Amino acid sequence: MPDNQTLQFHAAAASLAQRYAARRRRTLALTDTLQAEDMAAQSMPDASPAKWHLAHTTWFFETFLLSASAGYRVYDASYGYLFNSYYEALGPRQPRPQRGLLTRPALADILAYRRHVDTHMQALLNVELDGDTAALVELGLAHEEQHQELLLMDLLHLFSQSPLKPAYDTRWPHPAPGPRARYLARRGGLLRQGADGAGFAFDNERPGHMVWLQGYEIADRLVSNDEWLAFIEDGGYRRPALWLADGWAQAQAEQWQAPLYWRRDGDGWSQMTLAGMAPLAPDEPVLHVSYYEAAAYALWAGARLPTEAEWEAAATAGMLQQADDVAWQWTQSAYGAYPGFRAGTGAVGEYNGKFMVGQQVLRGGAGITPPGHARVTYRNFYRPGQRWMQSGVRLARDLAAADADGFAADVRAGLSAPQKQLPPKYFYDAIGSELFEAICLTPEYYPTRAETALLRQVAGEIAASIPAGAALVEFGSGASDKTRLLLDAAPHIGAYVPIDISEDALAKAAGRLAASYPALPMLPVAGDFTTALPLPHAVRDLPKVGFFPGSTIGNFTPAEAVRFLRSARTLLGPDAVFIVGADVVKDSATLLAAYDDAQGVTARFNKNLLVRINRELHGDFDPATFDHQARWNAELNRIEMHLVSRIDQIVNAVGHAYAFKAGESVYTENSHKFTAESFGALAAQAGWQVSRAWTSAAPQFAIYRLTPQP
Ligand code: SAH
Ligand code: AVI
Repeated sequence: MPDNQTLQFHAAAASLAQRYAARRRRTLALTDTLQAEDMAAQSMPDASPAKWHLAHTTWFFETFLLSASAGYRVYDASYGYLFNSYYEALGPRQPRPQRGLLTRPALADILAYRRHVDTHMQALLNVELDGDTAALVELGLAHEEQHQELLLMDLLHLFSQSPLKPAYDTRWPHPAPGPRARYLARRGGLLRQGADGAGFAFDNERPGHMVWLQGYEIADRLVSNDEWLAFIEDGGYRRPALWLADGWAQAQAEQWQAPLYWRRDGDGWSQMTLAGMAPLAPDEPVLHVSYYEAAAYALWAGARLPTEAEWEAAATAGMLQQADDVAWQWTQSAYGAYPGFRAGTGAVGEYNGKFMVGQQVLRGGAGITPPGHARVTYRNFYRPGQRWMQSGVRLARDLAAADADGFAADVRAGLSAPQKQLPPKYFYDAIGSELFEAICLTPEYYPTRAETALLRQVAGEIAASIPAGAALVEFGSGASDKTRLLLDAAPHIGAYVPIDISEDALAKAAGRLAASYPALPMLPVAGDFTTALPLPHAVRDLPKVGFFPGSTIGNFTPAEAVRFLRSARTLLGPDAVFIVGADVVKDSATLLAAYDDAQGVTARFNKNLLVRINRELHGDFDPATFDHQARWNAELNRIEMHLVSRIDQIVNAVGHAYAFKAGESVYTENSHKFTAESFGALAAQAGWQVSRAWTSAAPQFAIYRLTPQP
């Protein structure tokens, strides 16, 4: 009976032998769709004939493993010259640009060579291997996979040169289309980069070492074809200011006007792919661009390429989509040795180290990369002008540039303040808008029901003051449910302009309303109504009725409310009518219940802000460690909503770390309540007068009709 150790050893050896056989079979299978003629041609100096790849990978195992084993006789002494790629220590070789001249040995001879070497390799793999030999076999397997990818790159280039544009395989998949990229922020700091540990990695990925990163933003997806088209249409290939000098020189010399495989096709573009020529799909990622083009694009887009350390940190954190299954991604890092790198001794030491100058690192993996080949530490590298590898573009930005951007900047500033706070307008992503609608259905949240009932009563009166053909401009329209009461009472309204920061809520509401009011021109505006949003051109000359229901005005501070009311007066014009709903001061029990409902919907709405920060700004909030809290401030007549940390903790978001003490809160919303006097005073400060006011039965809610002060 073999002991346990022997059993394990046989299992491991068998598995290496099986992996060897599978790897070698896959290489051959990749040539199934090819004719012998396809496999002999070389389309450019960088590419090799398929036949050469089959022979060279075989030569690799023969040279580095079999030649050293006792009793092995080299298959054919001339093959060392023919199929050595670049190993100086192993002697002279066929010049790379002339590999296409090797019509002999014939394909059949090379297939026989593969079988011969495979037989001997299986014998070698079936006896005990020392660690160095096993490592060389692993290198040979990884090398075989690299050539599987090269084979496909080289075939695509070859077929792209053919006037017939043959398909390598008509079933070859296109990369999946998807949404546009968004930037995700990541904090800076000291991080470990590169490969540690025992699993296979190339020498150039080692050793693991510490790097310092500034906070940065990185795109979650790759640049798409339609984004690249915009670059072309904006003169991207004609503006030297966007280009590195060497890149501009090469682009001129080679007359680049688009990615390598794009062809003009009437008014549009087609693209050569492994599945043949295909119309360019706008929402697929751009492929086959050089580093020079990628860098020019990034500059044009107000961004830059990520460094390889930034890429690796983001990939390790799970921030990247299309990380390793679409295209290798250019980084702005020059390919060089990691601190502590030493090339191996002997010929195999030439594998990676001697190329460490004049090339750029690409990270990730491509659609043509064998599954499981790449790793998060994997460093691919090419010269900056090369384009035939399946390369794509992922953008990055310095966090300082990202600061100018609304949400990130507001979160950074808000969480850095002594009383941490976040603006309530960020509640309303798609989920937040749905949660708000759910709040309106809770038994405790009376404002929606009270205002709707009141509006139903007074809509006729309001309608009477709306001029014929007027445009109804609604601020924070949300689901646009209350709007229907006005539209029904005032069929003479000429156009509807819903304004909302929540694109999802706006799109859904506009769709539903269009179905109910097919004759009404609908002109939705997605945006922040506290900024100077222009109204659609079509309504500029119409009389305007403003509509601001829901007591959303109560979510402003008084100063913000005055500023908003002033700008609304300008926007709506001198003859405007402005209908504003505002909640009324009442007993604190009713108020507190409305903002802390028993089902916890308001708590979910509040905590969704943290979920949104996690998703969009790469935060790591654990919403379960925060409690929703509503407080009534009797002095200032407002409900204050907070998220209170249950524990001492450090949370990361937007590239920064924020410390919370247990009991410390983020202040997320004010909801001011008004009396007729306090509301009138607010309106007056902004140049409006209350020309009519209606108040509902308890729990009270008020609707005001404002007109410009004379
Ligand atoms: N008017 C509806 C919805 C009120 S909820 C009602 O009365 O029921 C508040 C709405 O205002 C949400 O749809 C939210 O997305 C929108 N909103 C909040 N702040 C905004 C801002 N600064 N700019 C534009 N819309 C905003
Ligand atoms: C939109 N706004 C008027 C609501 C309010 O009542 O202040 C938002 C809300 N917050 C908690 N519940 C509802």
